[in-house]
Amino acid sequence: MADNLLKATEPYVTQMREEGWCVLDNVIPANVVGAVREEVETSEADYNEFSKENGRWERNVISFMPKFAEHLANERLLTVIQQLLGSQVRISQTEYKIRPPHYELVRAYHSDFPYDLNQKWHIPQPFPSAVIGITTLWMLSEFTTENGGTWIVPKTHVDLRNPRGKEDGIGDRNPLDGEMQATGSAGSVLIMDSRIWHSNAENPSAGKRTAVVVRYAPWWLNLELFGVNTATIPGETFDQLPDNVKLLYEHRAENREPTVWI
Ligand SMILES: O=C(O)CCC(=O)C(=O)O
Repeated sequence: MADNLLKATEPYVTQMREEGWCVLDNVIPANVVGAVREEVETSEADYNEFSKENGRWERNVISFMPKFAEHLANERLLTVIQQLLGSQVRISQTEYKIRPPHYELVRAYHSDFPYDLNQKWHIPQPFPSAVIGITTLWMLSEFTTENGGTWIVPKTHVDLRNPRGKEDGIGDRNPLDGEMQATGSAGSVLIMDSRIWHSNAENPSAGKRTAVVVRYAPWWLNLELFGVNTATIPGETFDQLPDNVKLLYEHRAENREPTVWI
Protein backbone atom coordinates (compact mmCIF):
# COMPACT_ATOMS: atom_id res chain seq x y z
CA MET A 1 0.00 0.00 0.00
CA ALA A 2 1.33 3.42 -0.95
CA ASP A 3 2.70 5.55 1.92
CA ASN A 4 0.59 8.59 1.01
CA LEU A 5 -2.60 6.49 1.12
CA LEU A 6 -1.64 4.93 4.43
CA LYS A 7 -1.03 8.38 5.87
CA ALA A 8 -4.27 9.84 4.46
CA THR A 9 -6.35 6.97 5.81
CA GLU A 10 -4.72 6.61 9.24
CA PRO A 11 -7.37 8.63 11.16
CA TYR A 12 -10.16 6.52 9.61
CA VAL A 13 -8.46 3.23 10.45
CA THR A 14 -7.91 4.43 14.02
CA GLN A 15 -11.58 5.41 14.31
CA MET A 16 -12.60 2.00 12.91
CA ARG A 17 -10.52 0.20 15.49
CA GLU A 18 -11.66 2.35 18.42
CA GLU A 19 -15.26 3.22 17.49
CA GLY A 20 -16.12 0.59 14.88
CA TRP A 21 -17.31 3.08 12.24
CA CYS A 22 -16.31 6.14 10.22
CA VAL A 23 -17.55 8.22 7.29
CA LEU A 24 -15.19 8.67 4.35
CA ASP A 25 -16.25 11.67 2.31
CA ASN A 26 -15.93 12.40 -1.41
CA VAL A 27 -15.51 8.76 -2.50
CA ILE A 28 -17.81 9.43 -5.45
CA PRO A 29 -16.88 12.90 -6.72
CA ALA A 30 -19.55 15.62 -6.51
CA ASN A 31 -19.68 16.06 -10.28
CA VAL A 32 -20.69 12.43 -10.93
CA VAL A 33 -22.72 11.45 -7.87
CA GLY A 34 -25.97 12.81 -9.33
CA ALA A 35 -25.71 10.53 -12.36
CA VAL A 36 -24.84 7.53 -10.16
CA ARG A 37 -27.83 8.27 -7.91
CA GLU A 38 -30.12 8.44 -10.91
CA GLU A 39 -28.80 5.13 -12.24
CA VAL A 40 -29.36 3.43 -8.89
CA GLU A 41 -32.85 4.88 -8.42
CA THR A 42 -34.07 4.04 -11.91
CA SER A 43 -32.46 0.59 -12.07
CA GLU A 44 -34.15 -0.66 -8.88
CA ALA A 45 -37.45 -0.98 -10.77
CA ASP A 46 -35.71 -2.93 -13.59
CA TYR A 47 -34.05 -5.19 -11.04
CA ASN A 48 -37.37 -5.82 -9.25
CA GLU A 49 -39.10 -6.66 -12.50
CA PHE A 50 -36.28 -8.97 -13.59
CA SER A 51 -36.33 -10.70 -10.20
CA LYS A 52 -40.10 -11.16 -10.28
CA GLU A 53 -39.82 -12.92 -13.63
CA ASN A 54 -36.60 -14.87 -13.05
CA GLY A 55 -36.25 -15.30 -9.29
CA ARG A 56 -34.83 -13.12 -6.52
CA TRP A 57 -31.30 -14.53 -6.50
CA GLU A 58 -30.89 -14.84 -10.25
CA ARG A 59 -28.88 -11.72 -11.10
CA ASN A 60 -26.52 -9.76 -8.90
CA VAL A 61 -27.76 -6.18 -8.42
CA ILE A 62 -24.35 -4.81 -9.43
CA SER A 63 -25.19 -5.89 -13.00
CA PHE A 64 -27.84 -3.16 -13.06
CA MET A 65 -25.58 -0.29 -11.96
CA PRO A 66 -22.34 -0.12 -13.99
CA LYS A 67 -21.71 3.56 -13.22
CA PHE A 68 -21.91 2.86 -9.50
CA ALA A 69 -19.72 -0.26 -9.82
CA GLU A 70 -16.79 1.83 -11.09
CA HIS A 71 -16.25 3.27 -7.60
CA LEU A 72 -16.14 0.08 -5.53
CA ALA A 73 -12.36 -0.24 -5.58
CA ASN A 74 -11.80 3.41 -4.66
CA GLU A 75 -8.20 3.64 -3.44
CA ARG A 76 -8.81 5.41 -0.14
CA LEU A 77 -11.75 3.16 0.73
CA LEU A 78 -9.90 -0.07 -0.11
CA THR A 79 -6.86 1.09 1.82
CA VAL A 80 -9.01 1.47 4.95
CA ILE A 81 -10.70 -1.90 4.38
CA GLN A 82 -7.48 -3.77 3.59
CA GLN A 83 -5.85 -2.56 6.78
CA LEU A 84 -8.69 -4.21 8.69
CA LEU A 85 -9.37 -7.37 6.62
CA GLY A 86 -6.01 -8.05 4.98
CA SER A 87 -5.00 -7.21 1.45
CA GLN A 88 -7.16 -9.78 -0.44
CA VAL A 89 -10.81 -8.87 -0.13
CA ARG A 90 -14.01 -9.76 -1.98
CA ILE A 91 -17.53 -8.38 -1.97
CA SER A 92 -19.95 -10.71 -0.22
CA GLN A 93 -23.27 -8.93 -0.74
CA THR A 94 -24.66 -5.90 -2.60
CA GLU A 95 -28.19 -4.55 -2.04
CA TYR A 96 -30.31 -1.51 -2.85
CA LYS A 97 -31.10 0.57 0.27
CA ILE A 98 -33.48 3.22 -0.96
CA ARG A 99 -35.83 4.60 1.70
CA PRO A 100 -38.90 6.23 0.19
CA PRO A 101 -40.25 9.59 1.44
CA HIS A 102 -42.30 9.31 4.66
CA TYR A 103 -40.88 5.85 5.37
CA GLU A 104 -41.85 4.73 8.86
CA LEU A 105 -39.91 2.22 10.81
CA VAL A 106 -39.41 0.95 14.30
CA ARG A 107 -35.72 0.34 14.88
CA ALA A 108 -34.39 -3.11 13.95
CA TYR A 109 -30.89 -3.25 15.40
CA HIS A 110 -28.57 -6.00 14.19
CA SER A 111 -25.01 -6.81 13.14
CA ASP A 112 -24.29 -7.87 9.55
CA PHE A 113 -22.96 -11.04 7.95
CA PRO A 114 -21.28 -13.09 9.36
CA TYR A 115 -22.58 -11.81 12.70
CA ASP A 116 -26.31 -11.49 11.94
CA LEU A 117 -27.88 -13.85 14.46
CA ASN A 118 -31.16 -14.00 12.47
CA GLN A 119 -29.39 -15.59 9.50
CA LYS A 120 -28.42 -19.28 9.41
CA TRP A 121 -24.96 -18.38 8.15
CA HIS A 122 -23.67 -16.58 11.22
CA ILE A 123 -20.80 -17.37 13.52
CA PRO A 124 -21.85 -18.18 17.08
CA GLN A 125 -21.55 -15.92 20.10
CA PRO A 126 -19.24 -15.00 21.70
CA PHE A 127 -17.87 -13.40 18.52
CA PRO A 128 -14.09 -13.69 18.18
CA SER A 129 -12.21 -10.45 18.61
CA ALA A 130 -11.35 -10.12 14.91
CA VAL A 131 -12.72 -8.09 12.03
CA ILE A 132 -14.39 -10.58 9.65
CA GLY A 133 -16.67 -8.24 7.71
CA ILE A 134 -16.91 -4.62 6.68
CA THR A 135 -20.27 -3.08 5.80
CA THR A 136 -20.26 0.02 3.61
CA LEU A 137 -23.32 2.19 3.01
CA TRP A 138 -22.83 4.39 -0.04
CA MET A 139 -24.64 7.67 0.44
CA LEU A 140 -25.94 8.64 -2.98
CA SER A 141 -28.18 11.30 -1.50
CA GLU A 142 -27.12 13.26 1.58
CA PHE A 143 -27.74 11.33 4.83
CA THR A 144 -29.30 13.52 7.56
CA THR A 145 -31.16 12.99 10.82
CA GLU A 146 -34.32 14.05 8.97
CA ASN A 147 -34.16 11.61 6.04
CA GLY A 148 -33.06 8.29 7.53
CA GLY A 149 -29.35 8.48 8.29
CA THR A 150 -28.50 4.97 9.59
CA TRP A 151 -28.71 4.44 13.37
CA ILE A 152 -25.43 3.16 14.79
CA VAL A 153 -24.17 2.45 18.31
CA PRO A 154 -20.45 3.31 18.38
CA LYS A 155 -18.04 0.88 20.08
CA THR A 156 -20.49 -2.05 20.01
CA HIS A 157 -18.07 -3.92 17.72
CA VAL A 158 -16.31 -5.03 20.90
CA ASP A 159 -19.45 -5.69 22.96
CA LEU A 160 -19.97 -9.45 23.31
CA ARG A 161 -23.74 -9.00 23.59
CA ASN A 162 -25.96 -8.46 20.56
CA PRO A 163 -29.41 -6.92 19.97
CA ARG A 164 -30.46 -10.23 18.35
CA GLY A 165 -28.82 -12.37 21.04
CA LYS A 166 -31.68 -14.27 22.69
CA GLU A 167 -30.00 -14.29 26.09
CA ASP A 168 -28.72 -10.71 25.94
CA GLY A 169 -31.91 -8.84 26.93
CA ILE A 170 -31.29 -5.84 24.66
CA GLY A 171 -34.21 -5.92 22.23
CA ASP A 172 -33.58 -4.97 18.61
CA ARG A 173 -36.61 -2.60 18.42
CA ASN A 174 -35.59 -0.32 21.28
CA PRO A 175 -33.70 2.99 21.25
CA LEU A 176 -30.28 2.17 22.70
CA ASP A 177 -27.89 4.12 24.95
CA GLY A 178 -25.24 5.88 22.89
CA GLU A 179 -27.09 5.55 19.57
CA MET A 180 -26.58 8.19 16.90
CA GLN A 181 -27.43 8.67 13.25
CA ALA A 182 -24.65 8.58 10.67
CA THR A 183 -24.78 11.61 8.40
CA GLY A 184 -22.75 12.74 5.41
CA SER A 185 -22.88 14.40 2.02
CA ALA A 186 -23.80 12.57 -1.18
CA GLY A 187 -20.75 10.65 -2.39
CA SER A 188 -19.63 9.73 1.16
CA VAL A 189 -19.42 6.17 2.46
CA LEU A 190 -20.37 5.00 5.95
CA ILE A 191 -17.89 2.23 6.81
CA MET A 192 -18.72 -0.11 9.69
CA ASP A 193 -17.09 -3.09 11.28
CA SER A 194 -19.95 -5.53 10.50
CA ARG A 195 -20.29 -6.27 14.24
CA ILE A 196 -21.48 -2.69 14.92
CA TRP A 197 -25.11 -2.61 16.04
CA HIS A 198 -26.98 -0.62 13.41
CA SER A 199 -30.50 -0.12 12.10
CA ASN A 200 -32.60 1.54 9.42
CA ALA A 201 -34.11 4.86 10.45
CA GLU A 202 -37.42 6.44 9.53
CA ASN A 203 -37.46 8.96 6.70
CA PRO A 204 -40.04 11.60 7.55
CA SER A 205 -38.76 13.88 4.76
CA ALA A 206 -40.37 14.41 1.36
CA GLY A 207 -37.32 13.07 -0.56
CA LYS A 208 -35.81 9.61 -1.14
CA ARG A 209 -32.81 8.53 0.91
CA THR A 210 -30.80 6.66 -1.68
CA ALA A 211 -27.99 4.26 -0.81
CA VAL A 212 -26.44 0.93 -1.75
CA VAL A 213 -24.99 -1.43 0.84
CA VAL A 214 -21.82 -3.27 -0.16
CA ARG A 215 -20.27 -5.76 2.26
CA TYR A 216 -16.58 -6.67 1.98
CA ALA A 217 -15.07 -9.91 3.31
CA PRO A 218 -11.57 -11.39 3.64
CA TRP A 219 -10.67 -13.82 0.82
CA TRP A 220 -10.97 -16.86 3.03
CA LEU A 221 -14.54 -16.36 4.25
CA ASN A 222 -17.15 -18.75 2.79
CA LEU A 223 -19.51 -16.59 0.70
CA GLU A 224 -21.86 -19.34 -0.48
CA LEU A 225 -24.61 -18.41 2.01
CA PHE A 226 -26.72 -21.42 0.98
CA GLY A 227 -27.67 -19.69 -2.28
CA VAL A 228 -29.16 -16.59 -0.67
CA ASN A 229 -27.70 -13.28 -1.83
CA THR A 230 -25.23 -15.10 -4.06
CA ALA A 231 -26.75 -13.97 -7.37
CA THR A 232 -24.36 -14.00 -10.32
CA ILE A 233 -23.17 -11.43 -12.87
CA PRO A 234 -23.54 -12.33 -16.59
CA GLY A 235 -20.08 -12.87 -18.13
CA GLU A 236 -20.44 -10.04 -20.68
CA THR A 237 -21.44 -7.61 -17.92
CA PHE A 238 -18.53 -8.74 -15.76
CA ASP A 239 -16.13 -8.13 -18.67
CA GLN A 240 -17.09 -4.44 -18.67
CA LEU A 241 -16.09 -3.87 -15.02
CA PRO A 242 -12.78 -2.11 -14.32
CA ASP A 243 -10.03 -4.65 -13.49
CA ASN A 244 -9.76 -3.63 -9.84
CA VAL A 245 -13.53 -4.12 -9.43
CA LYS A 246 -13.40 -7.52 -11.21
CA LEU A 247 -11.13 -8.64 -8.40
CA LEU A 248 -13.93 -7.99 -5.92
CA TYR A 249 -16.64 -9.83 -7.88
CA GLU A 250 -14.91 -12.65 -9.77
CA HIS A 251 -16.54 -15.27 -7.53
CA ARG A 252 -19.95 -14.13 -8.81
CA ALA A 253 -19.10 -14.07 -12.57
CA GLU A 254 -20.99 -16.51 -14.83
CA ASN A 255 -19.08 -18.59 -17.41
CA ARG A 256 -15.72 -17.04 -16.68
CA GLU A 257 -12.68 -19.03 -15.65
CA PRO A 258 -11.07 -17.60 -12.52
CA THR A 259 -8.15 -15.55 -13.79
CA VAL A 260 -7.93 -12.51 -11.61
CA TRP A 261 -7.02 -14.36 -8.44
CA ILE A 262 -4.51 -16.70 -10.05
O1 LIG B 1 -30.32 1.49 5.11
C1 LIG B 1 -29.83 1.68 6.22
O2 LIG B 1 -29.75 2.81 6.73
C2 LIG B 1 -29.33 0.53 7.05
C3 LIG B 1 -29.18 -0.76 6.27
C4 LIG B 1 -28.85 -1.94 7.11
O3 LIG B 1 -29.13 -2.02 8.27
C5 LIG B 1 -28.14 -3.06 6.48
O4 LIG B 1 -27.99 -3.09 5.26
O5 LIG B 1 -27.72 -3.99 7.19
